[in-house]
Amino acid sequence: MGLDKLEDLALKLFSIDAVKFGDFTTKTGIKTPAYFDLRVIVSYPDIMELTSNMLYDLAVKDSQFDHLCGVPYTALPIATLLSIQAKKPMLMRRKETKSYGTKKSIEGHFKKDDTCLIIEDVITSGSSILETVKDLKNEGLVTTEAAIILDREQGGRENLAKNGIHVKSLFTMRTLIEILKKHKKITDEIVVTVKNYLNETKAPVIEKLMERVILPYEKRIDFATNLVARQLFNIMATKKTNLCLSADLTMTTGILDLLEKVGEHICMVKTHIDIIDDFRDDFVVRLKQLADRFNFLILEDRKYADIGHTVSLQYSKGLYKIGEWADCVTVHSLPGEGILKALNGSMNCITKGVFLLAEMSSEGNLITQQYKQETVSMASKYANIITGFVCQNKDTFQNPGLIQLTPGVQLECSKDDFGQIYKTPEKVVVENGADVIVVGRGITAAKNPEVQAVAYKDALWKCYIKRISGKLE
Ligand code: S5P
Repeated sequence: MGLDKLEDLALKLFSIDAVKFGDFTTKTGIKTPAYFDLRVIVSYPDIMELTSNMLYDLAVKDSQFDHLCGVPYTALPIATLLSIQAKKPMLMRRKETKSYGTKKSIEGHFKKDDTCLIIEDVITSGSSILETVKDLKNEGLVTTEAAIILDREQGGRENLAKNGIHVKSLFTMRTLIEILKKHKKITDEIVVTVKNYLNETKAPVIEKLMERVILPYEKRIDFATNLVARQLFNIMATKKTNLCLSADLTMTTGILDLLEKVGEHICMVKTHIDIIDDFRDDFVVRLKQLADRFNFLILEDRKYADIGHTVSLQYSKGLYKIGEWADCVTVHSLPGEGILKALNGSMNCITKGVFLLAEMSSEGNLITQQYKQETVSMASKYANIITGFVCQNKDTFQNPGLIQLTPGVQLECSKDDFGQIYKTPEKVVVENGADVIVVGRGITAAKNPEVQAVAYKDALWKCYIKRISGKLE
């Protein structure tokens, strides 16, 4: 049986001593039973080629980004090969800023808000990648993904996730030692030593340089790769409201009258266009006028869940022509990434934002932890159209450029007759990390919806201020 590519690469790296096992002491004086020195691969063009081809398949060919940037120095030649293979421009980060000339830390041509894929050899704590990301950010570049050869599994992946960087690695330390064990390159004893070492030795947790839940909305604008997310952060910061009204009424006058009253207190209105009894085209014209007048966005809560082709038709055609008036839409990840691919292709006009459902508020829903994680990782490939996630918990995602939209909120904890679970503003904003909070019947069913909208707006904003002041946990 032929070796698969990953095994082939592992054995080659072992044969050139890029991967060693024994008693080693790192630069910082820490003892380690495994040592990696991938710098040597520059002497082996076939291994360089194999490594870059595999990284290309893993993390480059289906990703959307404007530039590649290798972390100096080991990853630079690999980044160069990938840049040529992907036909994407490369950026180079200087480790030492020049003391003469332009003092630029990033070399190459780029525009503000361009996106960048990071290439690195090994991560332990993730700090080298974070240094590069910081420099890129200072130049106005946005980074959400890193492609690496080996994850030492000592906390780097988690440190990077906290800072909004999703890591894709060819090997983890565990997969690597399993391959080497299988091919009898290392003994069972080494495997046990390395596994014990991994369980006991974690790299330091890196302070959350850019933790989502404590950054104010205005500071998150620059992290956002989606235009609608930027607009929404901006609106929230200027209007001082994170309230999204779910206008689940069935007559157009009811919705428009309500928005006349509460428009100034909300950052977004959420519609279910298909529950309206008297829909006419002029409804959306008037809706848009109100949105412009009061400066709020329109989210059509269509919860698309079909194959990409059908969804692109549902989005752009039919009675409602949602694509013509909604700023953003809700989408299920259930059908797989074709749904995002389709929406990406038909979203070049007015609507540009997607809130992907990663969790639901209803009792007994079938979403699992794995479904949630895969939803979040699916989104990272479509950073330009993803505004954020519909979810309930702050650890669902870390990227400060994305927005957590949380429904199931009322001033008191309760339930409706069909399993909807309501939590309080304090719970969803302070504890659970909600950025935009969806309130429907809490306002629409109130005797005086306007007074109630103000009550929600004030309560939710107070909780947000409490959260960003760092009084968490
Ligand atoms: O998990 C979810 C996702 C959504 S978008 N739970 C929800 O309740 N929603 C929507 O939020 C739901 O379709 C409804 O429009 C709104 C909540 O309304 P409320 O009246 O229960 O506040």
